[in-house]
Amino acid sequence: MSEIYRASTTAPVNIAVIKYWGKRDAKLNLPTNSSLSVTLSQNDLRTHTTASCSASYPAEDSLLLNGKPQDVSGARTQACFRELRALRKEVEAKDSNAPKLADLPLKIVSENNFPTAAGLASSAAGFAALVRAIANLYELPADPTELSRIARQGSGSACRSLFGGYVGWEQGSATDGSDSKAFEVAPASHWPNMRAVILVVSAAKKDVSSTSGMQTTVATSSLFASRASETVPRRMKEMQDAIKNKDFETFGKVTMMDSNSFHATCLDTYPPIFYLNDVSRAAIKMVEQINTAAGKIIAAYTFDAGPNAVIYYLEENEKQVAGVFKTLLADKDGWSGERGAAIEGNYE
Ligand code: 2P0
Repeated sequence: MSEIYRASTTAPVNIAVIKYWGKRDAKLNLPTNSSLSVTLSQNDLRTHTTASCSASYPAEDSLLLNGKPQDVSGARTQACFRELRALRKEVEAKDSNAPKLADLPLKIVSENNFPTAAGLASSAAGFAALVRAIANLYELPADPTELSRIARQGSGSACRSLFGGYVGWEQGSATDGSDSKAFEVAPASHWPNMRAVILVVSAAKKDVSSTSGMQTTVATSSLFASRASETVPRRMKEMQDAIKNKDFETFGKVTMMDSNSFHATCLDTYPPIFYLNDVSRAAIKMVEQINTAAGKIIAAYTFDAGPNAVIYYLEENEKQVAGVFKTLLADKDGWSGERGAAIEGNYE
């Protein structure tokens, strides 16, 4: 019986506060602007992945997600497998005692600890965990920045899930993508009282996939060019300063404005892309009311390619922010029963 080599890891979900939207190279997932995200705690929302390889496995690579077989023949998964195998071959070329793993079939088993249908970006945690699990299996140097370059080819936002805490993705300018990778802005421990509540407005699959949506935006939106070339570069700097200074008011304002800018760009796409719905807009109004009552920004919303809201706040404002949303969840149609749920996130 042939030996089975195995390694496991987890990767967290990340939620962008400066959004990635637009590719300059669709094959390599090279973006038209840099982005920045906050990584949810591993205890809350994460993917756990085990990678194994063995001469005793069937010849084809395989991937099981939450118990269901997935197609691994797509260009994105293949790019990750190919890059990781090439790095393993370098290890084997240098060390004649290293077992020859690169040519063995891979078996990947992944589990999300959150419902995949919850409308949350699961591809980010999924590809980040897949890449790190195989890197561990192959005993590759575990530099998260280098692994992020590979995970990016699986799904752009996945590169940001190789780090915890506050993470940037530098857009880079090289045509081969060598400088388009993630970097740590600050570890989670830097701002340990940061919290998030996620309002699951709809668990439905999104109408327009991010990949095709962003390509249509690049091709048709007139707002897009100024967002990519002026607005986001300015906000990347403001956001990094806000995080370094633990300045929640600036963090919150820039987060909300960048979400609004991204969704304005979606509306400016032709045909238009609508990700927000009436419940999303009610959540925005509620955050505005909370901030007005507090006399300052203590809550900040952000929305990805779907109607679900992520609301950031500091632990000391738990009652005034998450408390209000939880009460609403209990009484309001839009946020109750099957259509609504709140998932709290911690960052420690
Ligand atoms: C983000 N989103 O920065 C933005 C905000 C959605 C809105 O990254 O085509 O799944 O796999 O590179 O990463 C969603 O896009 O797209 C996304 P691909 P991805 O989080």
